[in-house]
Amino acid sequence: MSIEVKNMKLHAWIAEIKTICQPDAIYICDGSRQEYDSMMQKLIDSGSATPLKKRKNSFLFRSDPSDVARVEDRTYISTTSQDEAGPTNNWVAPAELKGIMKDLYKGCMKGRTMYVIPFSMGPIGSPMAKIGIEISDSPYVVVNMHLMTRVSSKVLELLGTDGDFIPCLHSIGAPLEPGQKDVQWPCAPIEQKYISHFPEENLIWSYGSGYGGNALLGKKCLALRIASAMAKREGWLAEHMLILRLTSPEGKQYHIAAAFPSACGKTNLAMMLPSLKGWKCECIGDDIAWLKIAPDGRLHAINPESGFFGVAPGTSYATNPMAMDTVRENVIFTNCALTDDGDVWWEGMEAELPSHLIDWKGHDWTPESKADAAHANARFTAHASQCPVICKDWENPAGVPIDIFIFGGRRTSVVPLVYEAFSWEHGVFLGATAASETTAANIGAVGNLRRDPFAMKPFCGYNMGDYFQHWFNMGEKLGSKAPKIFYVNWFRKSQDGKFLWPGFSDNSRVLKWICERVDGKIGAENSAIGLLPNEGDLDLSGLTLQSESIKELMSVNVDEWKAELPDIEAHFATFDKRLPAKLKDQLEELRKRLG
Ligand code: SAT
Ligand code: MN
Repeated sequence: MSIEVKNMKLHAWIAEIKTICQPDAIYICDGSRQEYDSMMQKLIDSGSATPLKKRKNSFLFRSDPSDVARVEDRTYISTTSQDEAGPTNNWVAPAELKGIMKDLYKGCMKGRTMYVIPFSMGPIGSPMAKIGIEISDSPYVVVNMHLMTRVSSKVLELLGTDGDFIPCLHSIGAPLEPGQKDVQWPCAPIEQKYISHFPEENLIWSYGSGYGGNALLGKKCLALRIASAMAKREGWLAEHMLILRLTSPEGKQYHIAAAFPSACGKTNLAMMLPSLKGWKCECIGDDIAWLKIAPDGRLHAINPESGFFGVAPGTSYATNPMAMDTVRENVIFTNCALTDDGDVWWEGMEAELPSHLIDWKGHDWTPESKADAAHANARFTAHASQCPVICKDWENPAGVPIDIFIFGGRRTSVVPLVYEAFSWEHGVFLGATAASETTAANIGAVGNLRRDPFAMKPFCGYNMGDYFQHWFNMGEKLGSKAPKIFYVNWFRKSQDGKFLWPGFSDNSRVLKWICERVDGKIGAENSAIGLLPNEGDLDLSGLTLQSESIKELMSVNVDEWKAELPDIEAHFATFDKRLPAKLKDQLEELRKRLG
């Protein structure tokens, strides 16, 4: 062991896991640059990482074709009673799940090194931060954790002898027999994959996958599933939200937290370059927000992560120039295509198709090839400090005061571009009924409509009925200092299947309207579903949009909305007795307004 472990609980845990998993060696990570470099060198030597000639200190990884996204079907919230996990989570009783997993963990690190990764979610030592220790047998996980979280020996110092931490156990589930040659991306078959959470004891056990949120346990597992359960107990919020600061031409700052499902453009919005003159957007986070009521009575948010694990396909200088500049150097790419001159490529990166590539599976690719060159859930991992529009307050331990919440999803029909909730209660209803078409961020069918309340369906670590009630309770505590709530949909299409709204930098037009509403500068039109922009209030200057397109984009079709009611009812019915009465009231009010 390179570093001495003084913490009693950690010492015992390492010894226990060593006995079960039987690694060849143990390495305690210190988070240093030298550690990153030597780990990456090992990954190059073993053939897992390809250094990119065209991007300084950047590397390409190709995963096993079976291990390309989060596995929601194999993700568990294991509480004593199933009712605590609720209808949105897979559940197996803790003793049974631990039994199954202990069998899998037995000897699972043979032939490999067990890495002990001390990390902080949130600035080290900040009152809002949480300490985790990930034990993993994947060096790919170590280098990604270096960028996504604060890995440091300082975390161990902070723990002292008896400080507490969240244990996060991870194995790719691919032991090596003596002399057995390793593969490029070792992992276990799908039926052996388990992403398990024990929120009653703040514990995470992950087995069989090396990809993204399945393996980088600080992210969805700790910062959302475990943290949401802690937040419920302790009276704060852990949300699947980007955080941004918008500054108006007059210099007024607005802080926005917005929840959209995975792969629905959170990173694009968080780093947007507004098309409206004089407006400025700065990024604080692109995926997760932890929000607490500060002594000033307002909700303050921090980004617990320190990097971006963004979807590569579709990212370009046209759609997200700041992300493109963020990934110029010091980046880990996963499942992108490789160009002949040693750079990465993905669908939507540029208009021109290269004549030849190596695709994400390692095969030759030409424009005639039928399959995509990059996987639809190909990712980049980059440190947040590399983003040109990172906000100077992104690591402020006190967080930023949130003025505005935005919910949304991917809906090709029915839902207008933007509307405002009538009240906090109505806003919670909008969050609770949010729906989106599924994306490649989860293994499974793409494009199916599903209710994804608060974009938290895959990430809420307890009964979601109680989660809704928690939101009502927070609203009561915040009173008049509660952020205003809005709902947006960038993805509405015309009858002939074309996107009606240009999106990206032009989303600043929607944000401007939202800010003007918050300031009480403009009125709004009452509709059955919420408050809509009055004609002429949405700043469309310089846009060449047909007036019919705008009408279609903003239209609220009462019949289409009535047709949503049975689905909302069925969705609510799944929560049974845990559904807050206030949500039933909101549904009845919507029904009345629709007439
Ligand atoms: O794989 S992750 O869970 O980290 C990414 C996502 O689904 O948002
Ligand atoms: Mn996400």
